[in-house]
Amino acid sequence: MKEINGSFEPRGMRFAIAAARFNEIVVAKLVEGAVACLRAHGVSEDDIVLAWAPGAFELPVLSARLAESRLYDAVICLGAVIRGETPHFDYVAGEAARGIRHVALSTGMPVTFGVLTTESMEQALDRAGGKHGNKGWDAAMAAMEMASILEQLPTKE
Ligand code: INI
Repeated sequence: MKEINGSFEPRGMRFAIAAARFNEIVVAKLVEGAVACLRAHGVSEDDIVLAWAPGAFELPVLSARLAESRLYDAVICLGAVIRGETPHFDYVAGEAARGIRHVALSTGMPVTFGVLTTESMEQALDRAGGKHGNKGWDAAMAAMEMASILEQLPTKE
């Protein structure tokens, strides 16, 4: 039996971060976490691109463009949708999740979901470098792991 696992040694790989500026105080911390994670695993600054969208609703089209360019090994989507301040929370959060999933499936590129969906700003900050870790870091870990797995999977000639 051959078992394939992702590794976390992404030297030479390139990563794009698609970040949503809405709730920027939170998302800036997610970006910090994602970049710190990539740098801690040996990715050079020159191999990271950060592109900002106005809000999480726009992340699908931004991540689609980044993925379709084929310039990156993975795209990391970061955002914060907070119910307490968002009457249309379900639409923004749902469409961001559905859209990002669609980009991943339609491009075959790892596109990871680091979009917080929380009830309050406090819960969001807890997950952006607070007491519940940093989901930006986690989304970068998932991106490295998936890029590594896809690189190892054989294809039939
Ligand atoms: N976008 C977010 O990323 N988070 C939010 O909490 C949010 N709220 O509160 O509405 C939000 N809205 C903006 C949305 O993503 C779009 O940018 C906007 O609707 C324009 O298309």
